[in-house]
Formats: sequence, C-alpha cells, structure tokens
Amino acid sequence: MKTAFIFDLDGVIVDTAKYHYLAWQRLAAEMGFSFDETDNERLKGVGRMQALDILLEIGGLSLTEDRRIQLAQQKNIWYVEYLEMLNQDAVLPGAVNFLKKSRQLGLKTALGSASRNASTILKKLDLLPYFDVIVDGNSTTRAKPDPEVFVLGAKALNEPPSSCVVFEDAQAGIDAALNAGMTAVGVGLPEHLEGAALVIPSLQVLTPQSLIIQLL
Ligand code: B16
Ligand code: MG
Repeated sequence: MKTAFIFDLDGVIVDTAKYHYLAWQRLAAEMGFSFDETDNERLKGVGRMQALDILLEIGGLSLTEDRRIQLAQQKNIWYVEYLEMLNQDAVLPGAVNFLKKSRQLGLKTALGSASRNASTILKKLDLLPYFDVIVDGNSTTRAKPDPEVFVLGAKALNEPPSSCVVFEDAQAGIDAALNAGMTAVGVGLPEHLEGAALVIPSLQVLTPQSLIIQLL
C-alpha cells in the first residue's frame, strides 16, 4: 500500500522549465553557440552545475572551475529575474487539486526537487502548506539520478521507500526514484520517461485514490 507521495517541482507542480531554458539559452548565446529544446531536455531535473557541464559539452567548451562557477551564478541571476514573472498561471493543471486530495486521503506529501530555488517558488505561489517536508538542492549533495533527494524525503516522512510514489517529469528523476526503490509516475511524454510504472500528461488526469488502487 502506498502511503506517501513525493513530488518533483519543475515540470510536475510548476512550469518553471521555460525560465530555466531561457536562462541557459541566454548563457549559450553569450558564449557564441546555439542551444535548442532537444538539447534542453538533457538539462531537466539535474542540478545546476551538472546542467552547466552538459551545456558546455554541447558548446564544445572546456572551462576552469572558477569560470564554471561564475557562469552558473550568472545563469541563476537571470533565472531568478525571470521568476519575478511567476504567477498562478505557472502552476501546472491539476497540481493543486491533486495535492489537496492527497492530503485529504491522509497521504503524506514531500517535495523532492534538485532546485535550490524551490522554497522561493513554493512560497511565491502559496504552495508551501501542501507539503509535510521539503527536500531540495540546498539539502542534497548528489544530483538525480542519484536517489539521495528521494531517500531523504522518505526518511523525513518516516516512510519506507516501498510505500512512496514519486512524480517526475525527467528521466534523471525517474531513474532516481527507481534507484531509491520507489514507484515512479512519469508526468509528460512516455519517450522521455522510461521505467515509470505509469506516464500521465499531467496531474489533472487522475485522482490520488484511483492511482493508489492502480498501484495495489
Ligand atoms: P536551480 P526539479 C530542477 O528542478 C530543474 O528541472 C533543472 O532544470 C534545474 O537545473 C535544477 O532544478 C536546479 O535548479 O538552478 O534552481 O537550483 O525538476 O528537480 O524540481
Ligand atoms: Mg522536474
């Protein structure tokens, strides 16, 4: 029986992916190479420095540690600027209802995000009260597909991994959930979410209750 849900943030609860994309694209443009949506798919769900390394690999650049840190900081400055535009429209379809119903059912809920901006985003959108526990890029040292973020979430909820369902929009996150010994539900396109027990286009298409029954 599943008793806890762990949600990724970007791409599952809120649509912040477009702001990450804009900021990475701007950085690539400054360095003189182009970066498209197919390339961007590889950056989803992974931590900031790892995402930068993938970007630099795409651009064929090898840079010093200091320069890489500087570039990651610049990207984050732009990303945080773009987040100023964030409003309730960025909350993905069905997300709030699904969270509400999960809690009404007595399920425990955690956030498991790679983002170091997760709490700022949740606060801005009044979503903090829907989570018992927040685990984000500030409390982890290893990026998805390492299971750390979800393992910490389950521990904080006091639930065994086998009782947890992870909702993820990125392959790295699905792999992290499976590496943690949890059930993964993919949110997005099936071709980017291999290994998920189920792939849905958004949280709008199912209820927590029907999911629990499906996963029995
Ligand atoms: P930040 P998630 C991830 O969030 C994003 O999908 C990924 O694109 C980003 O690089 C990562 O957070 C780090 O974000 O730069 O804000 O710390 O999908 O794990 O909620
Ligand atoms: Mg995500």
